[in-house]
Formats: sequence, C-alpha cells, structure tokens
Amino acid sequence: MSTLEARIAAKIPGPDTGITTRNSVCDICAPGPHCGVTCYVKDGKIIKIEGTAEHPVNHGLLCTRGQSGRQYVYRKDRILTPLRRVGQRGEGRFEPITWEEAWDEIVPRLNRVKEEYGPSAVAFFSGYNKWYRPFLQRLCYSFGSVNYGTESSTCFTSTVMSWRIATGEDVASPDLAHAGIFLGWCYNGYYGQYLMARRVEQARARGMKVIIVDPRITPAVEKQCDLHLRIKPGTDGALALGLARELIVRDWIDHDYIQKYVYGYEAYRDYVMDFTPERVEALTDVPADQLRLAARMIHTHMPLAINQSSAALVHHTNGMQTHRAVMALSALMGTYDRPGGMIPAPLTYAHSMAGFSTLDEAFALEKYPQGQPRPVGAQRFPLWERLVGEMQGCDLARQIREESPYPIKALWAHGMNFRMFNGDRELEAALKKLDFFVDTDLFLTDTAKLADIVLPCCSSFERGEFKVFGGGYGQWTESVIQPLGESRPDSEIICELAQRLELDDDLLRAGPEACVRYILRETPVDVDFLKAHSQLPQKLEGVKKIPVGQHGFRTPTGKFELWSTVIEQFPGLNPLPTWRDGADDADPTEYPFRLVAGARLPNALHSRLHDVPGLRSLRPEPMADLNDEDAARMEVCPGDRVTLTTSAGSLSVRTNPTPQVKAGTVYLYHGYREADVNAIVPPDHNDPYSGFPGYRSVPCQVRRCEA
Ligand SMILES: Nc1nc2c(c(=O)[nH]1)N[C@H]1C(S)=C(S)[C@@H](COP(=O)(O)OP(=O)(O)OC[C@H]3O[C@@H](n4cnc5c(=O)[nH]c(N)nc54)[C@H](O)[C@@H]3O)O[C@H]1N2
Ligand SMILES: Nc1nc2c(c(=O)[nH]1)N[C@H]1C(S)=C(S)[C@@H](COP(=O)(O)OP(=O)(O)OC[C@H]3O[C@@H](n4cnc5c(=O)[nH]c(N)nc54)[C@H](O)[C@@H]3O)O[C@H]1N2
Ligand SMILES: [Mo]
Repeated sequence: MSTLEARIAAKIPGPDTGITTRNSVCDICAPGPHCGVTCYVKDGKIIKIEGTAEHPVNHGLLCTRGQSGRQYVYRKDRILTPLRRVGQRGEGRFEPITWEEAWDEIVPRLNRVKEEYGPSAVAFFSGYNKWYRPFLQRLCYSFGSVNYGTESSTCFTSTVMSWRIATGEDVASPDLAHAGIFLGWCYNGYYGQYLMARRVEQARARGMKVIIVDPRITPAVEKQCDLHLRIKPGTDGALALGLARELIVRDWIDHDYIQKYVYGYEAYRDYVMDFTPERVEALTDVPADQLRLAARMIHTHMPLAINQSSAALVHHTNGMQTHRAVMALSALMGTYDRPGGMIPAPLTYAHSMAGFSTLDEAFALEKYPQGQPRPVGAQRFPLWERLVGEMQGCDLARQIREESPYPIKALWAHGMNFRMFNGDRELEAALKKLDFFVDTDLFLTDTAKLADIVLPCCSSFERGEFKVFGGGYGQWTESVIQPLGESRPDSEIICELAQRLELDDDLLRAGPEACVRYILRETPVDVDFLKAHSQLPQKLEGVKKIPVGQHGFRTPTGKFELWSTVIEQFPGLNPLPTWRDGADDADPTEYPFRLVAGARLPNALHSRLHDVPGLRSLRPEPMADLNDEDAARMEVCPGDRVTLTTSAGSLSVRTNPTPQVKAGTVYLYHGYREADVNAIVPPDHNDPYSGFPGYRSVPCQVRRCEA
C-alpha cells in the first residue's frame, strides 16, 4: 500500500487524500441534546463521523445512537424521489415522480377536501421530529384547519400540562449543579439521556445524594444511587403522596415558602394524610422504612431537585396527576425556582431550551383560524384542549373512523409512525380510510406505504437550519453533503406547499429563513453572524434571561397551585393531585403481570433505528425482559418464546430473563414491526386528564409458548 493509499484508508483529511471535515449536528434524538458531529467527507459522501470536541453540548462525546449516524443517513430504504402509490394502501408499490408532478396532484386534492368538508377536515401531523414544527403548525392554521397535532400527544406535553397547572410555566428542570439531593424519579440517564448522566456524575462527585425510583435495576441505579425505591409501575402517585405526608408529619417542610407561594396547601395536606407508610407499602411495594428513610434523606440533604420525566412517569392512565404529585414536593420543600431546586425554563425555539424566549409560539399561532370546530380530541380530553390547544393525536383514529363530531378526510404528515400510538392497528385502519394522505420521511416506512404521495426529506447532515442549545447558544448549521437524490429539508417542503396553495401568508411563502428572522426579531440574535460562523454554536450575548427566584407564578391565583383553580372548572376531574392505580382495576388472576411497553434501550430510538444494521446487531431481535425468578417458575429459558396477552390481544416474542426486572413486570420496547407492542396496549388505555396512553402499566398475562 502506498503512503497515500494508507492515508486514505486511515481517513486522514488533507488535499492529497481529498478528505475534508465539516461540522453538523446529530438529530436522531430530542432537540435539547443535539450533539455536535464532525463529518469526514470524500467525493460527496460521509465516510466517518465523530463527536465535535469544541461543541458546548457534547464536548466530543457521541452515544451509541449518534455513532450510527452514517449508517442511518445511508440506510438502504432512503427515499430519493417523490413517489406516487400504484398498489393498494400498505402494499408498498410506488412509482417515482417529479416534484412538479407531486405538487400537481397534492394541491388540487387538498383543496378539494377543503371545499367539500371544510379546512379542518385536513389534519397536519408531525412525528417525533421537532425542528420544522413552527413552520408546520403555521401552515396548518394558514390553510384554515385547527387540526395540527404531533407525537407530543404522547410525549412530554403531559409534563408541561402539570407545570402549567402548578406554576403557569411550561417546564422546570433540576438544578443539578447546586442540588443537595436528586430525586431521580424514573431516571436512567445512561440509556435515555447520557449527557444528563454525566451531570449527575459530576454532582455526585461534589457530594449530591441520589434517590432513584424505578422498578428496574438500571445502570443508573448501579452507578449513581444512594437509595433505590423499587416501585411497582403505575403506583408512583401513592409514593409521592406518602413522601409528602411523612415530610409534613415530621415537620420538615418549608412553612414560610408555603405560606407565601402555595395555594391549596390545607386541602392537599388533608388528602395526603391517608397515605401512611404502611398503606403506601401495600400499594407500591416500596417498604415503609425505605419511604421514611427517603424523607429523612431529603430533609438532611436539601436543596431538593427532581427528575423531569417526559415519558415514564406520565405514560400511565394516572400520569398527569402523578407528575403533579411528584412535583408538589418541590413546593412543600420550597425549592421551586430556588438554587439547587427546580428552575423554570422557557421553550426557546422548536422545543429546545436555551434560557430565553423568542416569538416562536406567536409565529406558530398567528394565523389560528376562527369559526372552526374544536380540534380532534377536544371533547374526549377537554383539559388537554384548555392547556395545550393542539389536536390530541390519540383521538385521531377514532375521529377518522367515526367521522364524529366531523370528518377528517385528508392528512399531511411528516415522519408519521402509526405504531407509536396505543391500539395502533386502529390508526393503521383509519389511515387506509382517508381520501388523501401525504407522508414525508427519509425512509419508506410502513406508514409511508399507506400514503398516496410520499415526499423525500433529508437529514440534518444535508441541510442548514437554526438551532439553540442550553447555556444560551445559537447556531445556523450548514449542510456537509448534498441532499441524497431529490430529497429536501422539511422546512422548504412546508413553505413550498404554502406557496403552491397560494395561502394568504406572505411570511411562510417567503421561506424558512424569513420565518426564522421574524421569530428572532425581538432578540439580539444576529442571523448573519451565525451563518458566517456555522461550524460551532455561538454564545448569544445580550439575550434576556429571568434570574432564579424571580419567575413568579403565572397561575390564576399567582401561586404554586396544589389545588388547581383550572381543573376545578372541569367536572369529573380532581383539582388535587389525586391517586389511583395505573393498572386500573384489572383482575390480578387474569392479568398477574404489568407490561411496561417502551422503557428506553441504548441501541434504539423509537422506530427509526431498528433498521440500522450496526445498532440492530446489539439486540438482533425484539426481546421481552422478564424477571429471572418469574421465568424460572414458568420454566422459561433465555431465548424461549412467550406470549404476552392483554385485554387487547396477544403477541409472541423471545424472552430475556434478568434480575434487573422487578418480579411481576415484563418489559418490551416499542416500534418493532415484528413484535408490535402497541397493538396490545388497549386503544382506550389513556389518561383522562392528558389523553396520554398508559403504555407503562398494562395489565398482562405471560405464558410460555409451547414449541
Ligand atoms: N436510547 C434512547 N433514548 C431515548 C429515547 C429512545 O427511544 N431511546 N427516547 C427519548 C424520548 S422521546 C423520551 S420521551 C425519553 C424518555 O425518557 P425516560 O422516561 O427517562 O426513559 P425510560 O427509559 O422510558 O424510563 C426511565 C426509567 O423509568 C422506569 N419506569 C418505567 N415505568 C415506570 C413507572 O411506572 N414508575 C417508575 N418510577 N419508573 C418507571 C424504567 O424502568 C426506566 O428505567 O427518552 C429519550 N431518550
Ligand atoms: N409503547 C410505547 N409507545 C410509545 C412510547 C413508549 O414509551 N412506549 N413513547 C412515545 C414517545 S415518548 C414518543 S416521543 C413517540 C416516538 O414517536 P415516533 O414519531 O414514532 O418516532 P420515530 O419512530 O423516531 O420517528 C418517526 C419517523 O420520523 C422519521 N424522520 C426522522 N427524521 C425526520 C425528519 O427530519 N423529517 C421527517 N419528515 N421525518 C423524519 C423517521 O424515519 C420515522 O419514520 O413514541 C411514543 N410511543
Ligand atoms: Mo418522547
């Protein structure tokens, strides 16, 4: 091998090797962490990636998923041209068409539905991706429809609702840098948020104590925990109320804070008095003495910060109330909006938080249509409607099927995955019933196969976009390779649809950059400067941040509401953070197990990585994690197949017996084509407050499959 060949093989950049490096971001997971990625490019192809050492978020690190970025971008099912369906829905037979042909079909068909059934008969939906959402939301409203909805019908928004009820803010995050004790409720940073795991490591090194509430023995429990409360899934509300009782009875609470800033304390105190340690033990499996110890640890190691759970805690039919009950502890202990406690943080741009506000929400809502019916899900989940306003996507399948209270006939979707919803087969059937369905994705997914037209979008490496990062950073990224085939950024596709439809919205029609400049117009962010320094996030000088302790409370009473003056207006819903079991009153002889559908795996991100070879090889088949003693009792060996049965049906899957899983529980990750767990999470197993599916405590039977 010549020296040059050796240098090329070693992927060394230089004029002789023709290899260059350019920086981008990984957008495989949530926008908050979006890590900096340095791409090695040769002949227009990415040949290697690594974490960007100078990036202020990941400092050169990448997780298992991020490291697969190259395989993800070049997945063999990437869509390279617009496609028109020629077979039956779901069959997967398409013909390639030009963008012109695609628009020629899309525009009249959307307009026809609008004329015949009204604009709200066209729904606009986004899957997990957040980066283009302000544009999509505005598109929906400019079109005249109220039915904008997203994956956030099942993620994070229930958490947001609970904060809006308590404090009027969208979110509050644990101040790990100053906390004395971290209540890691549903916290397993090593699988779900490795950058947070790092921050917990750093805080522990300076003496912070950690209590973890989790049914499983996770890496976080093994490495970062002083006390593990091994709870029965879906019973967390009882534990939170029991902790509150213990703190009150011992007189360890912050009377001064409560008196000044808390509304409804007396009613709440009376309510929690029933949750004695012994009763809580019977309800949750957490020993009474451990509850007492946890309360004492909180008292001795103040200030208290609590994990902000966007999924595990709120993925229950009692989830929103449970999240309220947990966060109420920050009011009792006086650590909401206090150093080392829970710090309110505004959503800055496209679901990312950078410590300041932009006009992102105002931009999205500016064209909200008047005189339209209520959004999908509003009747079934009225508290959601009041606090969120978007459609609650969990009711979409029902409304398409029943056409009640009005029909939904067309759907414009970006990155839709029907398998994300409980009772997903009903949504699959509903999508087949639509008059017209357009899906935009990178890959020809099973959901895209149900569409009439599929549009190809590109990845974060193939586009430029505005981003913000925690700590007050902004960046305007630049593409590192040309978009594959004829794929395009979603933001451009959305703005072009606005143009093609000739919507009364000059701003959207002017394109993504004009929109971003508009969103940033009241901040000192200099877009031109960012564009000229695209390789790294830039510290944004002069942005307005509210100091800790001065956020106040934007609730009707101007206080932290333990008794909600908003919820009290809704008959049948309880203004206190009341408890009931997430497994409802299922018969324990018929369904002795609790199925936890979807706790995070390090090698998976929802449905999008199951077809990435390197990641798939780490867990080649879907596996149900079962407690090893339960498995032994049922004579189930590692790798044997079991049948999981719920009131919605059965599925069969291989097992992985492990002591990490608590007895009586069974875990299966979601998004697998060949073991679709949401098919057996009943379609009506939802939280009446938020509409969120109860994915994490489904009454279940487990039986060994005979050969
Ligand atoms: N690798 C990976 N990371 C991800 C994702 C992914 O798909 N893969 N998804 C991202 C997204 S969209 C989200 S919303 C977040 C979710 O983030 P998390 O909610 O933090 O993630 P999970 O792993 O689902 O849950 C954390 C822990 O909660 C425990 N748990 C489950 N049920 C219960 C319960 O009823 N009570 C208690 N106390 N604990 C319970 C689980 O055993 C698990 O160890 O993760 C994000 N990060
Ligand atoms: N049983 C169970 N179900 C769950 C959960 C659970 O814990 N258990 N978690 C819920 C939660 S918290 C979440 S967040 C959801 C996940 O929500 P999903 O929307 O199911 O997430 P993904 O499968 O990651 O992504 C959906 C699609 O987006 C495509 N995509 C990726 N990037 C882009 C892009 O830039 N543009 C476009 N147009 N498409 C793109 C992907 O190829 C994929 O097909 O699942 C929910 N469902
Ligand atoms: Mo999520």
